Amino acid sequence: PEYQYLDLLERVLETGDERIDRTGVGTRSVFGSMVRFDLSQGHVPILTSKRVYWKTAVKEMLWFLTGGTNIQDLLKDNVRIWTDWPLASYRAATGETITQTDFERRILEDDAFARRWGELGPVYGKQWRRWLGPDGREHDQIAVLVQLLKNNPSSRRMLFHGWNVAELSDMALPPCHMVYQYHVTSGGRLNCLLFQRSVDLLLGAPFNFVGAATLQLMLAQQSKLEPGELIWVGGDTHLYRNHLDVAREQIRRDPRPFPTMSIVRDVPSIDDYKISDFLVENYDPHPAIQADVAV
Ligand code: THF
Repeated sequence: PEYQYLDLLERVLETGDERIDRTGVGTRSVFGSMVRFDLSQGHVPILTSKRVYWKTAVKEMLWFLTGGTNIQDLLKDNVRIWTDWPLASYRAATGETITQTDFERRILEDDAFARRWGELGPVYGKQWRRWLGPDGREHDQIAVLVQLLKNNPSSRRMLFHGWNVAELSDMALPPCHMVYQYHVTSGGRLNCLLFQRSVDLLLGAPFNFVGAATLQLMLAQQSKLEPGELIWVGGDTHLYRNHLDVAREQIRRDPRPFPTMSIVRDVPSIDDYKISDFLVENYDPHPAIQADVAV
């Protein structure tokens, strides 16, 4: 199960450096961390020491794959985890004290409003599917990756990257989960190494594990490989100060075996997955843990 994750929570709690961060909330942080998950037996890292809303994380990953960068698409899918950033810009720009619910309703009902205020800039989806080259040509990193996995699986260049230096200043947030590299063993197993430069260990990392694992299952199906290991590497790995108590509570819980995830349909291309294609079984988590996200 998730002992490596719980050990990491404990390490950050016990040894983390106390510092003030961009959000002003303050964090306890260690630099450099790694967690390895074995996906070869069908298990996926959906944490059990608290309930993780895995469908939200899968929908977020599917949204990245569409190339989308506007929260209207997410809200149509009932995913609210990205609303805080556009909402903060809207409030800062207009001085209006609109509630999150009203803001989300306007984004959903008014396309012009959504185009003006729901846009996150050239974040993940844009860079993954339409990285803009200096000659004006767009590069679909995901399509290239799928081709490499199928045709040249011994390649050491099977990766995609979100950190487009020239466009960072136009992004609502620069990418946290930044570069995904893939590796195929001689036995036909697909491994993934994800480097994440900044890690909200309590709220973000559990979602990022699910997103990366789901993508690995999709890529494995597309390239007729079996899932192998997911190796997750964190840079600045932190707990926000207002998460310390719930982190302590989570560590005291006994983790259970990971659930399994399968894709129930032979999906023709990486662009055709839907949330209903993913089946999770034997998920028996401890209760959810309420925590506020730092914006
Ligand atoms: N900023 C910060 N401070 N933390 C992050 O995890 C984070 N992200 C994305 C961008 N900026 C970030 C946003 N992802 C939740 C989960 C993921 C998020 C943002 C928020 C969250 O609140 N999860 C709750 C509720 C889930 C739900 O309502 O469905 C949870 O209990 O898991 C990391 O990529």
